[in-house]
Amino acid sequence: GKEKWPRGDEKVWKEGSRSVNTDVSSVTKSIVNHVQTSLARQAYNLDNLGAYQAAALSVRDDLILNWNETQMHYTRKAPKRAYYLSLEFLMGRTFDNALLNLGLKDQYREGVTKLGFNMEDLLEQERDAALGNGGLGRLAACYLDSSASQELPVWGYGLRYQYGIFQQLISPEGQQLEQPDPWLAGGENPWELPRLDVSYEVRFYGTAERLPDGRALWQGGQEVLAVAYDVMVPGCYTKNTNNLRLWESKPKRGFDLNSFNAGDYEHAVESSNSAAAITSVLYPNDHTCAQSSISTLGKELRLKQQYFWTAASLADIVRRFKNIGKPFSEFPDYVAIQLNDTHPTLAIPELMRILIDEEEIPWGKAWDIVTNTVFYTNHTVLPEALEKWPVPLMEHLLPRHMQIIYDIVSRYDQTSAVEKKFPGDRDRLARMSLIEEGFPKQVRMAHLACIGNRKVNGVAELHSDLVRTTILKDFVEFEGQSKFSNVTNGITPRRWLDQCNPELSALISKTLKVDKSVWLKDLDRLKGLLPYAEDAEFRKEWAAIKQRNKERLAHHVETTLGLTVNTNAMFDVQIKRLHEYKRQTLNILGVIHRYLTLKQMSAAERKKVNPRVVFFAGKAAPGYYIAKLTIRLIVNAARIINADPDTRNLLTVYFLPDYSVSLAEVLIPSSDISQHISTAGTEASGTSNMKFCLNGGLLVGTVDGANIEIAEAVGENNVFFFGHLTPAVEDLRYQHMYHPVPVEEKCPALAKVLDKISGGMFGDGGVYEPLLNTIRQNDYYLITEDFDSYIGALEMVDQAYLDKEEWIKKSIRTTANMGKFSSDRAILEYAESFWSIEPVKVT
Ligand code: HBZ
Repeated sequence: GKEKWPRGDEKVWKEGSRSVNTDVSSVTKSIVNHVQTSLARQAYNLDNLGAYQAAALSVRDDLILNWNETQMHYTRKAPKRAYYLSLEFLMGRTFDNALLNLGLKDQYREGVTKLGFNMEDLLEQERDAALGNGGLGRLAACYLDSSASQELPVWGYGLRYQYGIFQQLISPEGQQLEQPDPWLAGGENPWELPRLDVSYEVRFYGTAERLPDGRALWQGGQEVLAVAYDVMVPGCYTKNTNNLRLWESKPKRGFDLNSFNAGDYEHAVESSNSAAAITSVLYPNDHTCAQSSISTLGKELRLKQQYFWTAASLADIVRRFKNIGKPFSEFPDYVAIQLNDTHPTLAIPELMRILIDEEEIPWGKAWDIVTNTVFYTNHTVLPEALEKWPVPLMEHLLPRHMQIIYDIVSRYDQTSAVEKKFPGDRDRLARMSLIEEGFPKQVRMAHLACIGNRKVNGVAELHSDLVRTTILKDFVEFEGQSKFSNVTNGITPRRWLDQCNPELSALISKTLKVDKSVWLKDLDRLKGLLPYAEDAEFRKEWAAIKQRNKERLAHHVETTLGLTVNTNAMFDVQIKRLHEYKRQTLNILGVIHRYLTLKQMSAAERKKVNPRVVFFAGKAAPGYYIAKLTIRLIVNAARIINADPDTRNLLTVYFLPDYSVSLAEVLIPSSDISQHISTAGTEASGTSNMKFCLNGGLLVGTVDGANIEIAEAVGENNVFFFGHLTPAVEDLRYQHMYHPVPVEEKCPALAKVLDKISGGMFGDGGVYEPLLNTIRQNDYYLITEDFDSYIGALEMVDQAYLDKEEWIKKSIRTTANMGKFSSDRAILEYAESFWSIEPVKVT
């Protein structure tokens, strides 16, 4: 029914309200207005940065209108909502994406030009929001884009770090140096709405006293405030604009006035500093549990981050649920909570605490509610990456939660059900326990996440199988298969095709004869490109676009690093976090092998060789010594190889510093091949593999993660696979441990490369010994096992590239078959099979 106008004269309100700018003149008016008022500047003294800020503020106004309507609409309709809890959201830049999604790209381009600026220059002014490490954080960002685009009522919850992932510098010796990323220092962030009125108190430490009625009283300790900042997430060609709520920590009471008055200034601000510290910085460790790589204090702060964020998010979710006025038994009918990895696992005991201690719900009912509300996505099976928290630390920081965890233990894996199903199987009980024995005892977060929820999923078929058969095997045997499933990752085609490769996007629209507003939201339509692989004219256009994208990258390298790139070469790209399991080492060793081979050739032989440029980019965790050494080897190999006049036209290598979302947007469209070469069974999915293939780059990779599904989709003849398969890996590792064979015997070609490095070809060989020894000694990541077939695969690439027309056909067929990998497909799988939520269109 029609609602009553809340206050004042409805007509005056309606006349005063504005709508989204849709034509060029309202766009320019709004920009000029922001220049004059928000920025207090004029045309005379406006630079690119100021023009960007004014244009961004203008777009912000548009976003706010849609955001307001969306939130009001969701509140009115009160549908079931899903909440995506992620400690990382790697959003990158927003301006261009917002314009695309609002359908205002052309209007703003024209308006900005009329005001005397160049749109490309303005876009370059924006700093990346880099609140994430890598794939996991970027996946969260793609899922937000898809949720909004599919009009699903989904909110993200995360932390508003003052400092994002560190900035990477490379010293002349090839050392990675880290610098802070003060991404908010430039003043106001136009893409967020501070919600200083939305705040919650979060407690740490103190004591928890059990009461006779099953509740507990948690008191004392430290209390800090969580304050909300809302980031607007526009859907593509829809009014729906979802919300990403990021929490910032603040002291509850400014500072200690008593100490201040007594002249003890340091003590006076101490507690306020410790509150602010919670959200000050993103932890830069991917794949090494905080436990092993950081100090005790660092560990405590990381756990504080996790609790602070889950507690604030749950308080907010519970408050919103209570506003609907339904009983808690219906909580799972209105709320689904997705845990992005184990980082938010404390949501399970925290929701139990709220239900039991605050809402006075009995244990069994509370447990039913929790386990019907929460869902858990696993992103790794690497043992060293599974989170564990020391029991003493938990007891100290979160005494009530530790009680609840012990209660879960006694109800779940100790006394009753497991024992009944597998009587006398003590090993199994020990394996499954939430608490790992040792000094100290530790809480296994993956086990807690696994039992306290409704569904567990991996992120690609192979990975989900490995979750079921390795790390959570005992739980599958106990709880049954149906709780464990797969949702293969996806990527948003808005950013990873239309925005990063506008020419290709335009060619696709022209060829398919459909507007991009259609195919960008229904990516299977790319299949319509298949027949055009046979069309010589189309292939010419396709190849010309790839060429221009190479030139765009070359221009970028020239202007940022002062280096000239050979754009007639094949572009070969590996960009991802540095890690032994991802095997950048294999790549650089292969490059050196290629270099040695070229050096031995006669001039005549060299003439037949196809030139190649190899790009690397990626950050190493600051404490990861071997990964940093790999960077050093790449940089120094590049220095020597690029300077060699014999080979310079045929092989060059670049390590591009400070990898970011924005750099990826330039690199990905330019690739002829990209490398995804993890030891089989170690890369859960990979998502950049999808981005390259969507842009017509061919994949060189191992039979791992989503590579397998990409090959299934695009055809195995369009990818270059090599290396041992997952089932062989365990046996091979065993052999390396107990029956080692020297590299010289196992793989002579590799042994030669290692000798050259040791011998000082790329500077002091001794520096690299620790890295080389990981290969010579137990070779956990099986470089010696895969090297020959890797070189073989690269030779196949060279062979295939000789037939240019056939190569372009492969490229076209690859793009055409990538529809499955849209994050729209992935998010709809979560929405339908897990969360049971439906689209709520804002009209
Ligand atoms: O998640 C990655 C996987 O390695 C990759 O295979 C997958 O495609 C992607 C999305 O599912 N995992 C990460 O990126 N992990 C992290 O960045 C990370 C961050 C903090 C941690 C642990 C891992 O404490």
